[in-house]
Amino acid sequence: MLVKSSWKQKLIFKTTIHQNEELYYLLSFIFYLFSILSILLTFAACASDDIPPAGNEDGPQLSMEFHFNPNQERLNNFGLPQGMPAGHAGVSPEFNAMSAHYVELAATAFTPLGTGAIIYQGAETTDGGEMAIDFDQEVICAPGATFMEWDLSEVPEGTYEYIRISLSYQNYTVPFRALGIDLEGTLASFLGYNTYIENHTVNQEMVEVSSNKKQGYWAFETQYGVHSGDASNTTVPNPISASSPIPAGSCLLTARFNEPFQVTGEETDDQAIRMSISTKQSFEWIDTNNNGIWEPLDGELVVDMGVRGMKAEVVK
Ligand SMILES: [Ca+2]
Repeated sequence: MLVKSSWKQKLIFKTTIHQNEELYYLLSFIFYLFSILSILLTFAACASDDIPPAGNEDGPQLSMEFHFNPNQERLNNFGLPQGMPAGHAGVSPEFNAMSAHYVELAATAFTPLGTGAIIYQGAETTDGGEMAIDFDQEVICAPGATFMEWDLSEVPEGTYEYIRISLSYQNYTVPFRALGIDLEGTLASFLGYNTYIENHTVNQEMVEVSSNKKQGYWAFETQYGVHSGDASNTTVPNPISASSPIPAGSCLLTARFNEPFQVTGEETDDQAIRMSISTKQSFEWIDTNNNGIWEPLDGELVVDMGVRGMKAEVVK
């Protein structure tokens, strides 16, 4: 019995080692995959203006919240509906958290970037060398929670058709299969032009960085640990590119309000800007065996991640 048990133990041990080796290669492979990802977002340049001073805190407030909708239409780089290409598959990732570091209200599609009402500009720092978003001071928000609140009296009067938002951080969960085992991983990705990160927690594990990271830095945590890397390629869809071109290396999403957002200065009630972001099959890979399951170990390359469009409405 002892001998049999020992054999079994050796077998289990060997199998475990073997699996761990494969998983190590798998995760290295994922590391490689993410380094060539495209991030599907609507971007524009990051301007820098001052945040309006605090106003009448007893007066009506304007709040903002983000919702993630796996059933919202799936848009391409030009803001037009796009189905899943043949041979590809996608999942709608489950968002855990997000952050933004710039919010601008724009009167029309022709309003030059940075000349609208900039109502939020996140803190920046040169601690890492070049100017960068200060991740420590970012507001990290769960889906549906209030991301930010302003005194409505401090929002410049006007009629705004568009809102421009720079998403700077996203954290979501995606399923995958490896060695026949269904697993989940948590992805943290940094979308700002440059972010100074002291450290960040992906799911359970904290990653020490203590330096600036350019747009595209990511970390992926599974039960086997954390891998991180830098996406070298970022795709930037812009539905109003004809009238409002996006400078390279920029990071703003543009959305049209369902109806123009009017600020008259005479408001008496609180209002909320409700952003709805499409996650419909936004995590997309080449599904070589056509089973709708991401199997990176079998060479199924990820071709897109991020979000698939954004809608805005004001709730009174
Ligand atoms: Ca597959």
